[in-house]
This record gives sequence, C-alpha cells and structure tokens, in this order.
Amino acid sequence: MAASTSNVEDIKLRLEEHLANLGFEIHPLKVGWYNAVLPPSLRLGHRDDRLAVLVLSTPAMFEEAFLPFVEDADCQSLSDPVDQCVRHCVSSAVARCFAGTEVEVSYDYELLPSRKPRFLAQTAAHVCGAAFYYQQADVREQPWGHKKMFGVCVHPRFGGWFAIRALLVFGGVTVDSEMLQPDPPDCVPSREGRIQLLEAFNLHWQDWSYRDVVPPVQVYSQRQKDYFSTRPAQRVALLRTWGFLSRGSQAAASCTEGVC
Ligand code: B12
Repeated sequence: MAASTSNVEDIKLRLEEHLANLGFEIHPLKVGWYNAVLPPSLRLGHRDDRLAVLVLSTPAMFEEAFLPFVEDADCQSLSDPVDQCVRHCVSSAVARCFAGTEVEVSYDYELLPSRKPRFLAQTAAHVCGAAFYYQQADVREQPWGHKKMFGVCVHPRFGGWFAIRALLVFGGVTVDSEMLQPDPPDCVPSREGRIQLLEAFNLHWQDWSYRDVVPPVQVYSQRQKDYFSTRPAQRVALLRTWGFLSRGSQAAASCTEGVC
C-alpha cells in the first residue's frame, strides 16, 4: 500500500480514536528520520520511506487505562503490570484499526538478542517532534568533566510527566516525500536550564523535579506517584491494598527500576 500524507493523518486519527481517551499520544514519523541519526547497528530494519508511529503515555494513562486494566485483569503472574497494560491497549488498537496490515510493534522495555533496546525511545521522540531530547552534547562548556550524563526528553505540554511506550512500523506503507519533519519545541534553550535538567535527571530523578522543568499542564496523580515510587516487586501488593487484583495474583518477575 502506498500512503500519501493524507493517509498518514488518517492512520493517526484511527489510532487516536482508540488510544487518546486512554491517555496515549500518537506521533507519526518516517523511518528515515530515525535511521538518519543512528549508527547501522541501531537502525530499524525497514526502508527509510516507511511510516512509523510513536506512542507516548501521558499522566492520564494511569487512571484511564491502567487502573481499569488491573481491575479487570485475571492476572496470575504479573510481570510488569504497566507494561502489560500498554501492550494490551496498543495491540488491541492495532488489531482493530489495521487488521490484515503488516504492523511491527516494539515496546520500550524490549531488547534485541544483542541486548540493545529494540528502539531508542528518546531519539524517536525527538525526530518525530514529540519531545526535545536534551543530550550531554547539547550543553556548551560542560561542567561534568568526563562523567557520562544520560539525556532526557522534555514534552512541551507535560514536561517530564510522560513516558515513551511503543513504536509501530507499517512495513507496507510508503510515505511520500512531502511529509515534513516537525522540529521538537526547544523548551529548555539556555545552557543553565539544560545543566539543571540533566543534573536533576541523572543525580536525583527520584525527587521528580526534572519533570517540572517546564510548567506541565498535568502531572501524575498522588496515586500514580505512590505506585512508581514503590519497588517493582512490591507493586502488586500495593495494587491489592488499593482493592485491585484478586488475592491469588502475584508478581512473577520484577524487571528494572521501571519508573516511567
Ligand atoms: C537502558 C535504560 C536505562 C539505563 C541506562 C540509561 C541510558 N540512557 O543509557 C538506566 C537503568 C540507568 C536507566 C535509568 C533511568 N531511566 Co531509562 N531507559 C533505558 C532504555 C530502556 C534504553 C536507553 C538506552 O540504552 N539507550 C542507548 C543509548 C546509547 O542511547 P543514547 O544515549 O540516546 O545515544 C544515542 C543518541 O545519542 C543517538 N543520536 C546520535 N546523534 C543524535 C542526534 C539527534 C538529534 C538525536 C535525536 C539522536 C542522536 O545515537 C546514540 C546511539 O548511537 C530507555 C527506553 C528505550 N527503549 O529507549 C529508558 C528511558 C531512557 N529511561 C527513562 C527513565 C524515565 C529512566 C529513569 C528516570 C527511571 C527508570 N525508568 O528507571 C532513570 C533515570 C536515569 C538515571 N539517573 O539513572 C525514560 C526517559 C524518558 C525521558 N523523558 O527522556 C525512557 C525513555 C523510558 C520510557 N519508557 O520513557 N534507564
């Protein structure tokens, strides 16, 4: 199937119809925009003119999608409940909107056999214009010597109160050359602001302060903060104290610090 830019808008609207009211945002991009900034080992194995779509979760996802999901779930072995919820929402939307179409879905927590992430979420967010990715190299005269500072994306409306969840690649959809690449809004233009942002993200991300680097239109609820501040192994127990999940449910495995 060949897609013009108007088909791109149609694909976006169809996904939004299923995912926007669950607290997700949809951002189309061209595979080539992503591949252009990465070395061959990290590029997507699709042609540069193929359509991709990035899915973000906003603060509303927790109340609109996650809590109803755990309420209904018959979870005997919850690995990571949020990851499971996102997978359920995204895969159902794809199945409903694009039955019979080739769509490859990658999630932020999935690794390749090489142990590299299946996609670099922050790079994808930057190149599709969703959220500026502030990297160490974006700071002039760095004050950190040789210390490695991880980069962080800032969303123009949610600051740091969001997560990057999934990348969909439409293997059979060609985007025409008229699709314009949007620049992500540079919400933290000053050197001092960027230093403060990277230090907050790297040195004390647990205090949430990096997320308020720009005034957000919405932040995580107290319940969502309590959930993500709880160690992954204890989260199922927390959900149970809130009255979600049956008594039999238990965490099968807990992965990383998983605070998105
Ligand atoms: C591994 C990982 C970690 C590791 C290592 C971090 C790292 N950045 O390497 C650890 C465990 C430390 C970690 C911690 C955290 N993480 Co983490 N992590 C990831 C994960 C799974 C992969 C990141 C990765 O390996 N990147 C590989 C490196 C090499 O990529 P890179 O540094 O960006 O380099 C590339 C770019 O520079 C690009 N490039 C080159 N030139 C150019 C030019 C342009 C313009 C662009 C755009 C790109 C580009 O090329 C390079 C590769 O060759 C991502 C999810 C994902 N799938 O991406 C989440 C992710 C980065 N983590 C996230 C978060 C929130 C956290 C934590 C706050 C809490 C948590 N979830 O546990 C902490 C905070 C960091 C800290 N202080 O420790 C969020 C960040 C959201 C945001 N706003 O940016 C992500 C995106 C997860 C998500 N679902 O949203 N994390």
